[in-house]
Amino acid sequence: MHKGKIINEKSKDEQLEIVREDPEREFLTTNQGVRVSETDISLKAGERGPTLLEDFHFREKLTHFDHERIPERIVHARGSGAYGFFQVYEPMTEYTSAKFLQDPSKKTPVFVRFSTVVGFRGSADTVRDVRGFATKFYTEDGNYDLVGNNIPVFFIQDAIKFPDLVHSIKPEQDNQIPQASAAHDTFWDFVACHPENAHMIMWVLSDRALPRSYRMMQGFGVNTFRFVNSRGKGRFVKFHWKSPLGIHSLVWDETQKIAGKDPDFNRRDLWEAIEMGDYPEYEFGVQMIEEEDEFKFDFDILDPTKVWPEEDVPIKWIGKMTLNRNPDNFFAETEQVAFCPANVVPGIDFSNDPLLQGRLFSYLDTQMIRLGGPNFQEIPINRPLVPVANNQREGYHRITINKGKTSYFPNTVGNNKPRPASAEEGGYAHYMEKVEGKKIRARSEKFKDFYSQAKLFWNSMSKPEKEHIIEAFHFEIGKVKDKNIRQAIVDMFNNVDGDLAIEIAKGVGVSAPAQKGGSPVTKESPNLSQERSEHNVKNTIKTRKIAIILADGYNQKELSQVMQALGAGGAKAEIISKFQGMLKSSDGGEIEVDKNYRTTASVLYDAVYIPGGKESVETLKTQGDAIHFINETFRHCKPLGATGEGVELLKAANLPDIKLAGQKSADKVVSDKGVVTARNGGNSSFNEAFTSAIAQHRHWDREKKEQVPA
Ligand code: HDD
Repeated sequence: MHKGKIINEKSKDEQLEIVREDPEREFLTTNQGVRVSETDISLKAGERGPTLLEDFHFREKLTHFDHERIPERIVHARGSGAYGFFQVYEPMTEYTSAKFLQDPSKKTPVFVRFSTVVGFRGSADTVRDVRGFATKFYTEDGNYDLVGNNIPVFFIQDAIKFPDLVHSIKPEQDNQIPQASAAHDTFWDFVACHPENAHMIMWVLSDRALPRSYRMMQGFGVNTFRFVNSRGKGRFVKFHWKSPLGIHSLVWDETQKIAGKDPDFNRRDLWEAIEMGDYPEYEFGVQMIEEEDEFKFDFDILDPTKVWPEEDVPIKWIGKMTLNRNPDNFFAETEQVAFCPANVVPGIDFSNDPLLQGRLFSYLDTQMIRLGGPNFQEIPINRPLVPVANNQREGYHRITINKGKTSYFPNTVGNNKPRPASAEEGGYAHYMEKVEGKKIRARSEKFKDFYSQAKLFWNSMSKPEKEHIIEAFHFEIGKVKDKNIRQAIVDMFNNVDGDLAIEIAKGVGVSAPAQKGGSPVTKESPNLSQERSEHNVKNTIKTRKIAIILADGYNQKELSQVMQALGAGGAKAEIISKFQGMLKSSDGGEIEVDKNYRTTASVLYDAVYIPGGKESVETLKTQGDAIHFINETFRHCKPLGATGEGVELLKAANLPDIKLAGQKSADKVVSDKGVVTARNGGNSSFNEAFTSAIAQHRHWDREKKEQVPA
């Protein structure tokens, strides 16, 4: 059913065109194509009589509806997808024979699905969790899936533990509580029983688990794979993604509020960015280790709970992915897409990482039940762009109409076709790795070092990041009812860092460790920190959302100058007021309100600006919602800007320890810990100071922020 060898960005679209619905369609029909004359009233024996079985339209409509839900993914149930393309920067011939990594002029189509791990399909986006980052490359060698996360390590070292891990973190068995949260007894019991979790837990309790946007996070292949070149030479590799928008997070209080105000926060953000033409981009990188260097490191390179520190193994950035199209239908595309780490193409191979080895089995197996049988690859989103030919036949929902008599190989009846391809003809040849040893259930010695990299991570955090991790422990462990588990966690993390363990104990009502412990590691690896990472970006306001709070009588000139500066930097401003409708400026201008206090909240924005205008500001001063907007923004360490009389509103909000522009030196711009004010508003020096405060994303140096209600 696949004709020709089609590889270009358009071709996936063309392939999907076969099944895409005609938007111009006029008539309702049954699934047999019969036009329907009535869809609201069932066929009955008389006006008040029983419904008749022969109403085939009624029965078909209801039967289909009854079967609309398919099982959700056992993990990563909630996700959002997008199409795009990938381009390599330069031929990677030296390292891999993968064709999509050779020609910089070629665009390989991709479909990406971002997800949370723990929550059910209808759960909120902003929970504390790992984010899935799965990419399907529709390459000319067949489909290649890179099924990664936004955190570079994993909880466990061996796939055989995955069911235990997932059972422990999902809602508890008796009452199915809590939804989309690790903060409960069974999960922390699991952690305390498995010290190999220590490193991953540090990441999960860090800001990494609260991404501001799918467009502002890193991605990692996590497992160790292999690149193999055309001469058969292999190298160990780890895969990376990074975004030109940097790595940015929400704060915990915000995430919880957003879960109620806009549970679709990350999904909406991705969708809207693509609709507005702000196409998310990610650079693709590889870390490579020569085969002969396999044992040169103080960690085992096959251990998925370990990173390869960039100081030891730098990342080579080799290409870029752009996401430029939203799916037409969530179910058909995002829900039915099926990823599998075993989907590789010639030039990419596996390592013996025991987590990866188990993953190679699990994904295909899970699709069989989730997508109802062995033919899920024929669903348009899953089909490769290159022809498929084999002797697999029948099964539920078979779509291909196979021709001819044979379904076996070798054969003489069908001219021995299809036949295996040699390596020269593009046949996949597994890397010839020498393997010898006893059959044994064991792991290598270095796998048992659970704490060194957890300590490396802790050492690498900035001060605010450390504080956030401690607060996260207080929340997560504080929710654990069993005191023994709480104590066990404190004792476990005493193996990472003694001071950390003391801080955890302080908040959760158990004893500090009897003896202060800790790993002896003193090294840091700044790129593990998102604040300190060279992969972070703090020089752009592109796609940030700014709330502008107004009432009638606002200063039109100030507003338009600031809006212009924000727009020029690529930020998106929204006008917020008590009511939707039109507002009048002091000089008779007009502007339309985008959101009212009921339909939005400060937590949905990256910064807030208050323009001057005496009447507007006097009104805002009487509105608790306006003051709350400012307080919450301040508490969450986000930039605040005010010009003219707008500064008076900040004064009324009682921001502690913050210098505001005074009446006397009207031209002066005062910028203090991300609060930017000017009495003569809207000029270029205010705009510059305000936009650079927004580019910083958060201003953690607000020491007394806890005094402000939020
Ligand atoms: Fe997994 C889904 C990522 C370990 C078994 N996994 C799934 C998805 C992502 C990951 C992003 C969602 C794909 C999508 O959007 O449809 N998983 C990872 C990473 C891991 C990892 C980065 C560690 C390196 N996973 C892992 C193990 C197992 C699984 C050890 C089992 C042995 N994962 C699954 C699964 C899922 C899945 C049950 C659920 C739905 C699906 O596969 O298609 O098979």
